[in-house]
Amino acid sequence: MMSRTLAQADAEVAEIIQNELERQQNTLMLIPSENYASRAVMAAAGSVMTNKYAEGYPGKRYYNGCMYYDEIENLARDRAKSLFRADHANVQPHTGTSANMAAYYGLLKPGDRMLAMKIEHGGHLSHGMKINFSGQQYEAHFYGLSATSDQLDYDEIREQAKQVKPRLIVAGASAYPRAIDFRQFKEIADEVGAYCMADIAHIVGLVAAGAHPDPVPICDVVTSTTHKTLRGPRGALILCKAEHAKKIDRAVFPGVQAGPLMHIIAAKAVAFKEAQSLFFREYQRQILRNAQALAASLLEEGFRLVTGGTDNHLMLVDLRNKDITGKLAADLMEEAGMVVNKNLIPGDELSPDETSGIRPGTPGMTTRGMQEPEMHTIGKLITRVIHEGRTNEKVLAEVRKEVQELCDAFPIHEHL
Ligand code: DSN
Repeated sequence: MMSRTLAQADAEVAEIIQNELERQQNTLMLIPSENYASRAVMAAAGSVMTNKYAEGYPGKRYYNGCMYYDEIENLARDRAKSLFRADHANVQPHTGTSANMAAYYGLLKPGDRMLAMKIEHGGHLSHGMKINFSGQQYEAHFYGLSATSDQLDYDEIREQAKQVKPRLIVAGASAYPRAIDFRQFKEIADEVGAYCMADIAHIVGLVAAGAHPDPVPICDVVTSTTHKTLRGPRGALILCKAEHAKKIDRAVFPGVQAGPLMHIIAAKAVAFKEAQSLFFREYQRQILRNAQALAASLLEEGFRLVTGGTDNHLMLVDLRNKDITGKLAADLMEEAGMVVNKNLIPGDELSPDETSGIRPGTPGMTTRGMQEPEMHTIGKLITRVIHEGRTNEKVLAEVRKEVQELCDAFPIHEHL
């Protein structure tokens, strides 16, 4: 029984996974927080390392038999430290939100004030929303984007920080298309006696490759996911200054997590090695060039982009002048084979279920090898779907065909 293949042991699950493989191969994935992990990353994530409890840290485990788990976690930590030039790395957090939870838990007391970006301006659930632990455990206050530029206004944030007097300021976003000036955030935090935490879940690959300002030498703590622009397994990590290392490690274990996912830590180690290559640096630069090309293609078609463009891997398309909701646009695009997510935009009057925007990004298409000409084509395909897809099913079918041609020309997961 133990040696049967998945297909032999469980045909139902095997079929669903096969269908998902084909969905990934035959659609254009434009969600900026997703990517295609390499064969090596997936091999480590699907390895025998899933079989062991390793509560604790290398050299101090609560279970016997952890020699290879110590080796793999040390390797992952060392690679993360070297990749990001960080004093300390904790590679155990299961997700971006659990990394944030541990960072807050390590630095704050319940009821402490924190200051972070509003979710409707691009922040994140775990940055103090009332429906999330972070908004219930801590007194969260929010800064937004400037009403005139839709960008971060550091003078406004400074004024707000002086009034709120937070214990911690979060610099970071899940839907902000512009570069973040971490130095300004740190200066503001220092002025009001707050910790400065950067959440670089989205831009982490760009940061690793030197293609976005780097918070690691500046901020007290930096949290990140590992599966977005970094292209590793689904998971997270925390980087911090040496002075916070003990507090952060204790906060992750035993504070908010018990047994680490050692197979995922093995896969993170692989991803950190991949991210050190010249090829990865060039990949990140191509993500940026592709985002510029996609943005230009959409602007040519009269789409309004929040902030007018992008400095990173994503853009926020304001659909209000196209008389279509984000939900309908994303649903029509999916029918045509392009997968994107609906997203709130600053000043949105619609609910998070409907939204007035979509948030396309280029990490996935860049992994497939696409470049500026393909981004231009994708911009035109998006335009056709949004302009004509509601009333003309033939258009959706025609776009679907062109999408398939792109997928065939830029295959993914060919080894599977
Ligand atoms: N799911 C992440 C994103 O798409 O940005 C946020 O949790």
